Amino acid sequence: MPTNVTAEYKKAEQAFRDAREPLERLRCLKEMLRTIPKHKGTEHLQRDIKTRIKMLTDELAGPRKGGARTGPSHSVRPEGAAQIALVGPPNSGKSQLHHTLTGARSEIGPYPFTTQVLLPGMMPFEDIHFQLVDLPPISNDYFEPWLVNSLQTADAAMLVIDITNPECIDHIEQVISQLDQRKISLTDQFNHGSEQNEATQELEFDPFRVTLPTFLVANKIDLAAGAGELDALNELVNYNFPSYAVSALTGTNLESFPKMIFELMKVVRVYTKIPGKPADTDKPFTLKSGGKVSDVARQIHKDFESTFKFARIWGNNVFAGQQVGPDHVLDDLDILEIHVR
Ligand SMILES: Nc1nc2c(ncn2[C@@H]2O[C@H](COP(=O)(O)OP(=O)(O)OP(=O)(O)O)[C@@H](O)[C@H]2O)c(=O)[nH]1
Ligand SMILES: [Mg+2]
Repeated sequence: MPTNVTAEYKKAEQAFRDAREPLERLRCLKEMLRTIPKHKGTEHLQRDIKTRIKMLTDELAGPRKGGARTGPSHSVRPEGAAQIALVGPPNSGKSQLHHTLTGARSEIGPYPFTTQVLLPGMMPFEDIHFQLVDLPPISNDYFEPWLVNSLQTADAAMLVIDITNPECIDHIEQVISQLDQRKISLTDQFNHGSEQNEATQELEFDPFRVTLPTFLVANKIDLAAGAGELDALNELVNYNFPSYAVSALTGTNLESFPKMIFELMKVVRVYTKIPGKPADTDKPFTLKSGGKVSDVARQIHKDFESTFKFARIWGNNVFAGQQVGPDHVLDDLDILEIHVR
């Protein structure tokens, strides 16, 4: 990012990075274009912003009759505690894994390139869900251009490989490199802490680069010769992805899978209550680790700043009914009572 951009532009850029809804993202992009200083140093970025505006406008317009773009949508509205995209080489078992974990009916085939559309599904864990998105395969000679759009809203990626395929290490490299060329980085860092995010923000020069914490899923373990195969593979890969050997077909090692994801994603569940009433234990709000009282308040009421008075909180790390302000950081299973004006 050029250093001489205005505070106004930086604010628009931050809003874009925080936005999840396509319409909101489009609005933010237009604001970025409006506020970016128009000179030689920003020409490249201006062009990038315009391309993104075009991409998103087309996406939002939906299928067009007689036009090139027909068929299903290529982005999916995030739901649940986190959106996790399934990426990987052809035929590795992404759709089978998606089906086993979510019950959704993706087409599964004994040949490559079975999946050609995006399919969301919900994977339950205790009282919350994770949204898993099944996607077409990625390789050096095959990449659906719209996949880039689909990955913009993801919180993490699951890189699914076939452990019995002798070329699986090469497949991992291909997926990582193909995505990287399109400004999507797979990382082994799962730090959601705000300090960490601010640190990377300073270093990151490209507002359009998406960084996805990634799980490596070594699939088809039912066919693998020995248990050591994943260790051998990890020795050879330049990353330190949290890795799991599973069988999407037989379910081996999948019982603990949702819990593992919950822990790595550091999801915080917060239950709300109305003064004088018991807590609503049906459906928690979910936040990322480091989430504050204000993040819940905002989910309840968009303009909470003008109505928020204080909150009371019950949980493991507070006194029962302790009074807290909007910046109080919440813990998993906290119960929150928001008092408004
Ligand atoms: N033995 C065994 N076979 C599996 C497993 N998972 C998937 N398969 C088989 O592998 C083949 C490919 O599975 P899919 O789920 O369609 O693979 P995919 O990665 O979605 O493939 P594309 O959509 O082409 O990218 C199918 O024949 C599945 O039945 C597994 O854990 N064990
Ligand atoms: Mg598939």
